[in-house]
Amino acid sequence: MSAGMSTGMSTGMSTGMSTGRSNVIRPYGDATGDGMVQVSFTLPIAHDKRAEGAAAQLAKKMGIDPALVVHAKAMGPDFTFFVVYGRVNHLVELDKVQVFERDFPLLTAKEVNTRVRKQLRRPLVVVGACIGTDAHTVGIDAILNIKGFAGEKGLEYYDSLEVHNLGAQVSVPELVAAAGEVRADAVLVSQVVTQRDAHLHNTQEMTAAFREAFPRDRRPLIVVGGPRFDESMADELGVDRIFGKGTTPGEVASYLVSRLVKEE
Ligand code: B12
Repeated sequence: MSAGMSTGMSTGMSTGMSTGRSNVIRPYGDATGDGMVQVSFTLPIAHDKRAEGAAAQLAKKMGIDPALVVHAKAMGPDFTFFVVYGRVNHLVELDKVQVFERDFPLLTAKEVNTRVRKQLRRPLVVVGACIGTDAHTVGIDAILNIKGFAGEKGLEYYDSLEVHNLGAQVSVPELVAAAGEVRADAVLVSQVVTQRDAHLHNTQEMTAAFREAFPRDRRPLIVVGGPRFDESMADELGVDRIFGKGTTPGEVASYLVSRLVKEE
């Protein structure tokens, strides 16, 4: 189990646990602890010797020394992509690592269905979509579609959940209207494109619209997900929860039950 990971319940941000082994580590390249790392980046400059020198200079300023430009490839006439391999002297202090941990218990599909049927006594209604111009539906489909993800069935598989998957490029007004129409208990939104912070702006616009359209006690639970979200930003974005890369449907179903269905 890696530092900070947990199989049970815990709350929010936490720091890594001591394992009894060294709490200080360095990157591994050719030999343990040699500090070697590999980074890649693109510079707005045509590919020639000077460009490679520019890449080495940037890497040194980033603390990579010695810095070897091991790969350089022209990306059109005016850009070059680089891979740099070299040594950093920084240490990783495992006891100071901060991670965002799951703060609800993981339930099986059967447990989810039983809890919803017994306590809610009606289907729990979920509306999902990709909003804005984002057409990356694979992530939200992984959570919602019956075929699921990582060996787990999606939310459509759960008898106790009523799933409305609106698909790609749904506008915020459309999403708000759909959530009202089906009396959604939870709205699940996916944002994959992060260019110019589109995922953050779109999410903030969406949460503002929900706050305006619904009284506080009738507003659906708002969940966003995508591979490049910082899971600790929920308050800043006005959402109830953020799920990042590798999320499984079971985690989402368990979260919904923990927030929307009373304990027995
Ligand atoms: C497939 C793909 C496409 C397909 C999308 C098809 C489809 N129907 O989804 C197509 C070809 C259409 C496409 C188009 C574009 N793409 Co594209 N695409 C990808 C690619 C290769 C894979 C994404 C994917 O499917 N991942 C698999 C899923 C399962 O993972 P996931 O999305 O992370 O979802 C998981 C979690 O994040 C989480 N999750 C996600 N959403 C949600 C929501 C909730 C509520 C919850 C709880 C959890 C959750 O759960 C999921 C399961 O664990 C990525 C690169 C990559 N390797 O990631 C680029 C990538 C996302 N695309 C990119 C770009 C730039 C584009 C285009 C702009 C390209 C162009 N110039 O036209 C267009 C934009 C189209 C648009 N309008 O959105 C960039 C985004 C860069 C950035 N900084 O934003 C990427 C990263 C590629 C890159 N390295 O440049 N793309």
